[in-house]
Amino acid sequence: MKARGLFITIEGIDGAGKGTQIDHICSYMETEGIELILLREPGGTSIGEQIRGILLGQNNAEMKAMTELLLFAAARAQLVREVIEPALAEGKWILCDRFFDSTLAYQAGGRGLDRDMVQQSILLATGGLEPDLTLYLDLDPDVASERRARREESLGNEADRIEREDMIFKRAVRAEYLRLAAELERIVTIDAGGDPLSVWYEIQQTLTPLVQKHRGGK
Ligand code: T5A
Repeated sequence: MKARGLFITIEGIDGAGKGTQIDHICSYMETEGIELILLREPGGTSIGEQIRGILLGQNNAEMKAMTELLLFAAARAQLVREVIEPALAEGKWILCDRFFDSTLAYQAGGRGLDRDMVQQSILLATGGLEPDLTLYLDLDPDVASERRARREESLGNEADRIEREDMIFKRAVRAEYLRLAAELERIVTIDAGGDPLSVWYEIQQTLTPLVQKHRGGK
């Protein structure tokens, strides 16, 4: 029987630099000869991508917090069963751009939904699956907003429904991430305030022992 794969997630407030670091992680894994499945939440399946369109659509401003919670859970339930569990059982490595820590940070922290209820929705969606490692990119929301504004200016893309939330929301999201990171050993906090290469250097320090262990186990 094949050894179970590894499930890595990356988290942070909007504009923390996840996308930038995901590119580095993918190149690194390729160089190391590790096949990595890259997924995102919400999304990662045909059904999940359709739900993503509803969740992030700028025209859905009337969406209630409970609707939002259940749609994130629905997309996740599909992703876990259709892709993540089968891939891990085959020994594959997965990198997922956001997972259930986002729900705790945004829907419990940001929206103020009851944490126990949010946890229940997560358990229903995941069946108890948890990441082996979570890279949390910590960044001041003001700095993240500046970065995103610069990107929007240069690329001309507009903020999605959740990115349009105010700074109070964003600070509450970050506070919840910090609370989770202080509580859970699987979460490694990365200072995302430096330049992209110094942030990558910090992430690489965390990934290298895992890659070496994987090699040793082969
Ligand atoms: N959500 C999601 C919930 O509310 N609940 C949930 O359960 C889940 C799963 C998804 C949205 O859904 C919410 C959270 C989100 O609001 P998303 O697809 O994850 O959205 O998108 P964002 O997090 O908004 O991703 P962004 O692309 O906006 O941000 P990234 O990927 O964190 O940042 P990135 O790499 O694109 O960088 C942003 C800009 O900064 C520059 C980049 O070049 C880019 O221009 N940059 C840096 N500049 C200076 N120094 C650095 N170190 C930099 N790193 C990047």
